[in-house]
Amino acid sequence: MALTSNKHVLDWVKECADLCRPDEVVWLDGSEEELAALRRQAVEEGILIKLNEEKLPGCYYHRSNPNDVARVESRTFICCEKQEDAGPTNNWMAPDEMKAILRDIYDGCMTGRKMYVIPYSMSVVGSPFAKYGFELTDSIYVVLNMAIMTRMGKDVYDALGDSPDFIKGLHSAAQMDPEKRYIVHFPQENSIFSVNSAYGGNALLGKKCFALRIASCLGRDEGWLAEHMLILGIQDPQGKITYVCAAFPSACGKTNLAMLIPPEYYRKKGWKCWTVGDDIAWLRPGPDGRLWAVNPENGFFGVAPGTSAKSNPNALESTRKNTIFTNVVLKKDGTVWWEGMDKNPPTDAEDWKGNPWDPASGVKGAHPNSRFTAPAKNCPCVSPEFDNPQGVPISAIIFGGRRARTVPLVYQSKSWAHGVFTGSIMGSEKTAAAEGQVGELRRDPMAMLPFCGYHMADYWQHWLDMEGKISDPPKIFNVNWFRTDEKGNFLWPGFGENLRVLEWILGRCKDSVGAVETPLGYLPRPEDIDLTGLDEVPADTLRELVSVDPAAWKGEVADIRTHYAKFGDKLPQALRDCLKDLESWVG
Ligand code: GTP
Ligand code: SPV
Ligand code: MN
Repeated sequence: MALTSNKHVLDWVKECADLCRPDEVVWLDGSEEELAALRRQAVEEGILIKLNEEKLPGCYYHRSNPNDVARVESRTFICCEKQEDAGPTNNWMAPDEMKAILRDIYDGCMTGRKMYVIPYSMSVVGSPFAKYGFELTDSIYVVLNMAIMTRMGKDVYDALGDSPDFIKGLHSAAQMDPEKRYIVHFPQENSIFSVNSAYGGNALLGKKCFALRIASCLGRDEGWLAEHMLILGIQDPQGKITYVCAAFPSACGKTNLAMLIPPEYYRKKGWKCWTVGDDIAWLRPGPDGRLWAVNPENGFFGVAPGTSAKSNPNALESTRKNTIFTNVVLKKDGTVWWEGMDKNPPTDAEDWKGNPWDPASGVKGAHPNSRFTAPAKNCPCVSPEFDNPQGVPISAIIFGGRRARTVPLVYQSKSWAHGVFTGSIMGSEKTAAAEGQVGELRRDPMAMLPFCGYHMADYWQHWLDMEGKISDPPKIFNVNWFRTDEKGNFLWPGFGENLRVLEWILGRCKDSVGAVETPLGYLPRPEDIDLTGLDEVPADTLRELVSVDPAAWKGEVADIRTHYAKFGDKLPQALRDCLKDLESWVG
């Protein structure tokens, strides 16, 4: 029975049901009984495997279709009226043309299945940031993931009332046909259509589709920002907590930085970090002239490989109960394993495809983009402000990517506009989080290349315009934890040690620490980064990490020029000017 009398919701659910023709429409209320019944059903149907209740209470294991293990950017579309508004970085098709294609694929696709209506809120229900959505899906896996990742439940029906102001999402796993896989956004109608995938960012529509692609359009129209950013609170020895946001491309360290544990030397002095978000931030100007951020999500859809008691104990601890593991190694005792968890791979386990796995075979047991879906509340360092409907005030915005060469450990932009430039030229070596060649360098402005729902140059202009709405803007920085030597070894130890860089960033925010000015921005002098207790980084290495070489930047600048050329006349003049400065530096 429908759980709402909202005519707009009822009409739209009927329209989708008429198209997909499910045997039944199930209106979900998000109650624990309802979810427990769905988990039981998923286990009966083989969608989930119940894990060891003693060791991993409330946890389940899932294998995706092997053809469906990451986001599919090549099949992701922004269907606004005019192609020009989607810009050169998005796939586009005319809305009517796309609708005709989708209609054929969705036609009767839920026959023999149920259609679940998921009411959900991105950010705390009733908060000034909150936006509501409904996802209609035939996948119980999607329902159970959305129950972790969003605020899902019947209070969304109440909060929405009779309003038409909600985001529509229609998802079907359909036949899992990769040739007919589409992730489509109609920003002018606030609607999302996803079909033939059941994986993460393709299918959990509250996440990348709504909270980034659609929300970026809403942010442009309403004067705020929807970003692919973590939110971290850093508590200093005086007890003051400073909040920063950081945008790194997929699988480039957001979850890790968001859950940072200070090195021993810092811990002893009284430093502590608090997680507000690990993937998405919505940022709005506050009445005090600062930028305030919330994490619109309620859980972590984190990369499993590399997560260990050493690299990220907080993430590992977050997955010890009520978590869904996807595409990791399944052990005989009903627990899980993945590459980089520890040095003891199980010898009698099944790999992510369900085959008996021999760790000596050289074949990976977990898919490189295997993930855990864990409730944020599980995280030992979840911020007390996590549910604050007003969000937290942001002092610094940090951009960064995976760069083996050229880009220094950290630098500070000279102004807001120069910071927008810094974000716009971000590059990163590709990871397994999306299809394509791992390791290949691509420009990923603000880590939003796959997630900006409109023309990237208009998005940069929107960023530039935001300065006028905030009298006390965050300072903007760029970091690179991924510099390597000729042998491919990381020059910087990363993870907890990144706090040493964050301390410099906080110092710059309150003008208490030095820097040298370069054409790229302000760089720390080696003595500005505290290396106490970190013997593994020799002075020479640090000097190399915090220096810039115009000769090395010459190639970089040429590549940025090519990157910018894609945007033609729409490229904001302020960014053109910043590039010109770099050009005259490298000669
Ligand atoms: P999405 O969820 O895909 O948006 O990614 P994310 O940015 O949250 O990525 P995550 O934190 O899960 O990082 C994934 C990979 O980056 C793992 O392989 C980590 O081991 C590696 N990583 C994270 N932080 C560091 C670091 O400081 N140094 C190095 N060398 N590797 C890191
Ligand atoms: C990413 O790829 O940036 C992710 C995972 O955070 S997904 O939700 O699949 O997009
Ligand atoms: Mn992400």
